[in-house]
Amino acid sequence: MPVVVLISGSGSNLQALIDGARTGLPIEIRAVVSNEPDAFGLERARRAGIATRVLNHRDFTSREDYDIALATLIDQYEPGMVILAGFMRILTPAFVARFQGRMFNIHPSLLPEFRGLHTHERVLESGKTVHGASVHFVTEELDGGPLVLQARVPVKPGDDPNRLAARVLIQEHRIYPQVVRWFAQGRLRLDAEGRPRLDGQVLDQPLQLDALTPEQTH
Ligand code: NHR
Ligand code: GAR
Repeated sequence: MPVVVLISGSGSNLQALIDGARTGLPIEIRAVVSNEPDAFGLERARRAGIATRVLNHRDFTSREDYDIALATLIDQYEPGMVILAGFMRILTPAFVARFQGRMFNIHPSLLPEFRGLHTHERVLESGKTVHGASVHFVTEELDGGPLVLQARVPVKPGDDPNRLAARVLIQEHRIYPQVVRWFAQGRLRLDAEGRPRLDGQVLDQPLQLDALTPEQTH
């Protein structure tokens, strides 16, 4: 399946997809698009021989104009899936509508807890001892789209945001390729009621990585 990956930063989730595509994940990364000209993920893409495009939001006067340009750029690659991998710009309803049902995001918390930014800091302040990451379909509602897969990580004594983020990222690199695989295989979809289904079964709750069956892990 052809895909386009949107990034803003380091691109370690992108790297997990690049590595996956080399080892049987059934996707072709047609382009990596960044809103940040200096994102290290662009370098990762170049090293892998993947087309890169920069669309700097600072060059646009409105979010609507930016998102029209972004959608036009993405459409050039005719992707079956649009993958937000550390993309830091909120997307307009018109943009989301265009790619609804085939656009995913990975978020560094156990959604619906801790939507928005600075999740690791906020989890530490909360005193919670369990944290994690979530992959969801993107809808208009920020970090509120249907959840597909989560992984949990412990919060440990002495953690700071960086240490905790590193522990979460290890799990992100496991759950994102798994969800991308399901979608590329045609096993995961949003149904007419907007509910996520895997192998025909409605996911009332997000799946948990450590509770997947051997068939689901294929
Ligand atoms: N857009 C829609 N419509 N729905 C979602 O679920 C989205 C989305 C765009 C991005 C990723 C999300 C995350 O996983 C995401 C999900 C950016 C912000 C934000 O506040 C919030 C959540 C997410 C991404 N961005 C600021 C803005 O004004 C800019 C922050 C910055 O540049 O550092 O766009 O966390
Ligand atoms: C990841 O932790 C991702 O979940 C998070 O940013 C990091 C990107 O890392 N995403 C967001 O916060 C989206 N607003 P990466 O660039 O190394 O993949």
